[in-house]
Amino acid sequence: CSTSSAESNNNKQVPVGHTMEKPPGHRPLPKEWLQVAAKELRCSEEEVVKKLVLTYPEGINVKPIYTAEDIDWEAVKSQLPGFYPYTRGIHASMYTNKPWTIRQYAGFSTAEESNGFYKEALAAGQKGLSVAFDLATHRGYDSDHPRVKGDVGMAGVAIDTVEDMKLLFDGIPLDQVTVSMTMNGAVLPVLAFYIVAAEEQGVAKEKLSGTIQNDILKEFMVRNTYIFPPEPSMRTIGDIMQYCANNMPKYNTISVSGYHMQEAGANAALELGFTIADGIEYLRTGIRAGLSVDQVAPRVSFFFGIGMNFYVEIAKLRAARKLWAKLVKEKFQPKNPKSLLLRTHCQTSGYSLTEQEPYNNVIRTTIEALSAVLGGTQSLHTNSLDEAIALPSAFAARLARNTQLILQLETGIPHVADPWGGSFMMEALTDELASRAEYIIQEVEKSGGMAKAVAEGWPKLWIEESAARKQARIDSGEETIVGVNKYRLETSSSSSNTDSSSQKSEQLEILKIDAQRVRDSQIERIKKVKSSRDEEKVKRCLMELEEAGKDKSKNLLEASVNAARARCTLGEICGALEKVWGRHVPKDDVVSGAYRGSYRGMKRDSEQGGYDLEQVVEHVVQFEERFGRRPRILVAKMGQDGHDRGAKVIASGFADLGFDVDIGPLFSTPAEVAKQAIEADVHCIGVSSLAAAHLTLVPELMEELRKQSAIHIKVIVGGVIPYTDYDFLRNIGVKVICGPGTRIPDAAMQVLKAIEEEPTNGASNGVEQTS
Ligand code: MLC
Ligand code: 5AD
Repeated sequence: CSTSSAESNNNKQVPVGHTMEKPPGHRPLPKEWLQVAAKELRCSEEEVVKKLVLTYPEGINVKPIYTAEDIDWEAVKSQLPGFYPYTRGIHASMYTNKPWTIRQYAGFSTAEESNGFYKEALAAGQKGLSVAFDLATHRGYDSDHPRVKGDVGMAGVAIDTVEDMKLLFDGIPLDQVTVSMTMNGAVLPVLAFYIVAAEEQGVAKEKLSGTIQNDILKEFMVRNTYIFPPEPSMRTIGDIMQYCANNMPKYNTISVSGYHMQEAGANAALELGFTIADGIEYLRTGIRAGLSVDQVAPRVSFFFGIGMNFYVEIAKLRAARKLWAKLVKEKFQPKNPKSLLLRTHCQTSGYSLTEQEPYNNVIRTTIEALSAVLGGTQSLHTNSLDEAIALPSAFAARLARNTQLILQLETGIPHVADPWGGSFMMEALTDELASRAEYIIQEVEKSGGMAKAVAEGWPKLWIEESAARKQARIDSGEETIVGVNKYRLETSSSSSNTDSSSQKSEQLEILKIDAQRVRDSQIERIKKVKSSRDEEKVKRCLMELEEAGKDKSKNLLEASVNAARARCTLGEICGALEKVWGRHVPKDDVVSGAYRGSYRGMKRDSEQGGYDLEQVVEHVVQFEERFGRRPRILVAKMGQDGHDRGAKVIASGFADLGFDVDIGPLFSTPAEVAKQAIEADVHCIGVSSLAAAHLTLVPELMEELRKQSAIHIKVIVGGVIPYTDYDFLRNIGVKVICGPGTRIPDAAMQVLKAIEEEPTNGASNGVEQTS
């Protein structure tokens, strides 16, 4: 945890240079075109350039027209899909022969319920499975652990033992259906449970061909569901690659993920650069584990996020393939051409979806899916329209799946491979993005590779800076989100009063999970497994795991598979390794200046509503004059929810507005948050919740504040909060609720007003004491 005021933030500046502020020059627009355009626009040719050449956050100048002059036509004209450098696709025939895999990511509550959902999805046209685990599982805790009270079964399915895994795939032939498992921290027990579940289903390891995410670097950077420190985590990946090379040759040992970087705020160049750099680091990890590049690379798979910038997202996938093929060839000289292929899954962007007017999300997702497909993805998840509110309801999940079925079966889009190939614009954009990303990769390589860069922490800060800039563009109206900062419905919350949720979302059916019921049933099942297993064998297996943790010549996955067979629980397996390795404790820094620096001082019109940045800054100054100190907020994350984009953006945005900001450590308990808030004498706690645990954790926090006579500290809740929970939260004393789409200046003003209010019970309050 680190305390960071506006001033102390100033020495935590992101290293200069990376933003490459000055975009590379672009080839001039054709003279004759400029003359005609100037007439159309009724301005000078210079003004045409100023107005129509746009600079994207990636630092690319996008021009209103492209011509053959913008590309290397000789090189472009001979390129074919299925040929090096695979810009046009990894297969010669692409979807004309076989469409991409419709692979919807899903998981909730118990294994039985998720199993039922998977079977229905497969019957309704889905082709592959993709398992979402709950946060307790991600972080290596059994469902009966006191730290995970609010998290069991909430954001995914709870898996404690191999018995849960068997139920999860009951009646699903694992030699026929490929399964992707999004697991990183607790990768050893989860992969071991899967292997043993298949074994007991009668499917030999050699036949398993799915994917495990197993990408720990991006966990340290953005997703935050790590368990162990970086070094043993990287060793684990090497051991998994080695085990799979020997036993599961068709299994994808890693899904190198840019998706979460984009969700955390990375622009396309950062996402692309850091993801490819991660991929290179993982190839080295496999080679260090004793494998050849041709044993590792063909089983490395990728995963990108697809947002709303239509052309850029298509270009990103084309550039990704080209860069990977080139860099793997240069750096590793593989013999097998399959080592050069960047195979990828894509998911449409959750961040781009809104709580306001949620049906607009169907349109956004369709457009993003189109980018993924035109970019040549191998597999795709399309998000559900209720993304910004809850996990998908059955209706929303069906619509999301049907989006892909319609693209595959009704549009004719799969009939041509790489239809954008040869487009002047697309080829130029592909090259520019590739060169931007390559610059980033070189920076990473200069600093000693991605593992080292991640340990130093700078890639995370670059992404956080990019997120703060994006938020500022949205808050100032420079970037439009229909229904949120433009054409907002009267009935939706007005931007100055975000505390009334969108009325329109009331029509949506919202998936509710009964946390208590799920937890109780998991606890029962753990008891049952523990009562019928051979305890001696369990002890021996856990001892052997500890040994393997210490002795690098032993294979960790092999030891985990033995432990899984003996019915050791996920918590026990992780616990044995934790004894040797400890748990990773993150460092936290807040970016400063990016929000304010990118907030264009646009005048807000009456339609946009809300407060302008300067109004809030002024109010903060008055606050300080009146009360003798700045408003002070603790931005807190409770439970196992590591999604911290919102928390980081709020922290750096509020600091830029003049607040003193404390950031609490991830994974805090309510008691720990209350203690930190009291010790730091903050005026308010801003709880950020994205994983549905707020109904358990916020009441506990209120109770802790009451117990410690600190109810003068105001509590604000932000994040993914279904409107149906608003009354409950208000009734227990939450002062402000900021749903998705809340502008930072508006949130800040509401917080200021809440802390200027009379303290609830006359208890001492920082405001009172100093006034
Ligand atoms: C495909 N094939 C073709 C072909 N197209 N053969 C001939 N001609 C063509 N045109 C063949 C392939 O070579 C392969 O055969 C087989 O068809 C299957 O195709 P694939 O392309 O390998 O697809 P798939 O099996 O779906 O694998 C896609 C993948 C994989 C490689 C990207 O890693 C994957 O499924 N990833 C999914 C990751 C995921 O779902 N992640 C969710 C994260 S959610 P062969 O014989 O070569 O095998 C998340 C959110 C969170 O992370 O919580 O944070
Ligand atoms: N089921 C379906 N989709 C999920 N997502 C996260 N958890 C689940 C789940 N249990 C999706 C959301 C989110 C992204 C990380 O994955 O779209 O934005």
